[in-house]
Amino acid sequence: MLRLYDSRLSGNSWKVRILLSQLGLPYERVTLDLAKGQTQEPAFRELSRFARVPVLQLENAQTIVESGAILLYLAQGTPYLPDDPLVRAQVMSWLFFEQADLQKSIAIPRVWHLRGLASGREQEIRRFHAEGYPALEMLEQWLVGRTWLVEERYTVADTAVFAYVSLASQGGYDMERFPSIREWIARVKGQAGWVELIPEAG
Ligand SMILES: N[C@@H](CCC(=O)N[C@@H](CS)C(=O)NCC(=O)O)C(=O)O
Repeated sequence: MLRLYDSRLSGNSWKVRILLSQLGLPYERVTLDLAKGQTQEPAFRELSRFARVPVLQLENAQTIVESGAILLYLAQGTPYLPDDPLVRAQVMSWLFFEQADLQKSIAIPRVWHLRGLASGREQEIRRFHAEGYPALEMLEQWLVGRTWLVEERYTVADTAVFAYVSLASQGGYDMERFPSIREWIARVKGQAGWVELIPEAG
C-alpha cells in the first residue's frame, strides 16, 4: 500500500491528501509532529532526502519527495493532469510559481502565528507579506473571469496553489482584498473528493 509521511498542519501534505482522496487511492498515513522535531530523526532524514514532509513511499519502498513531484506522479494518466504537453507545462508553471512565489511567504508567517511565535517578528512578517501580496495579486488577476487555473478544468495546478492560498489568512494576510481568489477557493472545496486540512485520525 502507498504510505504518506505527513504532518497535521502541513499545507504541502494536504495537497497530496486531497489528490489521494480524489483518486480514491488507499494509503497509510505516518503523521510526524514537526514541533517535536520528528523530521530531523535520522531514519526520516535518510528516507526523505530533505528532512521535510510530505514524502510518498510506493509499494516497492521507493520514495518521492516534494509535494509538486508527488502530485505530478499520482495524477499522471488521470483527468487531474491532462496528457497534452503544452497543457501539462501550464499545470507545471503553476506548481513552480506556487513554490517560488507563494508557499514560503504564506507558510512561514502562518507557522509563527500558529505556534505563538509571531510577536517580535513583525518586520520579518512584513517582508514575507511584501513578497506574498504581489503573488496573490497576480493570482487574483488571473482568476478574474476564469473558473480554474488551466484550460478551464480542475487540475493539480488548482490543488497545489489552493492549499497555502486558502490558509493565507492564518499567516496574517487580508484575503478580503481578493474576491476572485475567494470564489475559486470555494470552487476547489466543492470538488468531489476534497478533504479538510485536519483529518479525523492523527
Ligand atoms: N517544497 C517542499 C516543502 C516541504 C516543506 O516545507 N515541508 C514542511 C512542512 S509543510 C516541513 O516538513 N518542514 C520541516 C520541519 O518543520 O521540521 C514541498 O513542496 O514538499
